[in-house]
Amino acid sequence: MELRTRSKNSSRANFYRFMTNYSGKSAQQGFTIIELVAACTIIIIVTFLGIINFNPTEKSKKARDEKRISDIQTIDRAVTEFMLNNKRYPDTENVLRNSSVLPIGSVALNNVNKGWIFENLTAYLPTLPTDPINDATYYYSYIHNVSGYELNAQLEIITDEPTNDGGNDTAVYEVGNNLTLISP
Ligand SMILES: [Ca+2]
Ligand SMILES: [Ca+2]
Repeated sequence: MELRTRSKNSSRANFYRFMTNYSGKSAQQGFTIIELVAACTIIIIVTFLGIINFNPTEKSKKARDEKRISDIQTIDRAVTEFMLNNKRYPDTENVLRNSSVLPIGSVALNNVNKGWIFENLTAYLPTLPTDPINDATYYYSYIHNVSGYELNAQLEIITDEPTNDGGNDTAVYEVGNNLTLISP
């Protein structure tokens, strides 16, 4: 009985000691806690920025988009040079080509001698570029009529070029001399 009372008293004493210590230190440690919060905030911000800059998924999307822009410009030069030499644009007039669809008579999409653009472009290109993903969503397209042509690419992350290319579809990157041939 006496032991139990003593133990109870001792727990109470410990509790009071704890409270005194806690309240005594809390004011003293206030600045440290603010510093800790500031440090945590900085760490979170730095980590977040790190994720944006070094996120491999975002980096891959950007790299694919840069390749798409470069590919479309390469094809654009080839189409223009072909026109200058042959007085017509490559491939059949008013037929929309898609880099993920093989035209009848072509053996491979990226074949420079009749690939997804059904024309022999060996004098202008080492290989016929196709989209880095090249599926039903991401593909290049090309069409021409007697006086003009348009080339398109669907980009994943870059928005500047698709918005500022002067075309009629802000969702795709459009290149050519008649950007109304392919419409959204
Ligand atoms: Ca556009
Ligand atoms: Ca267009």
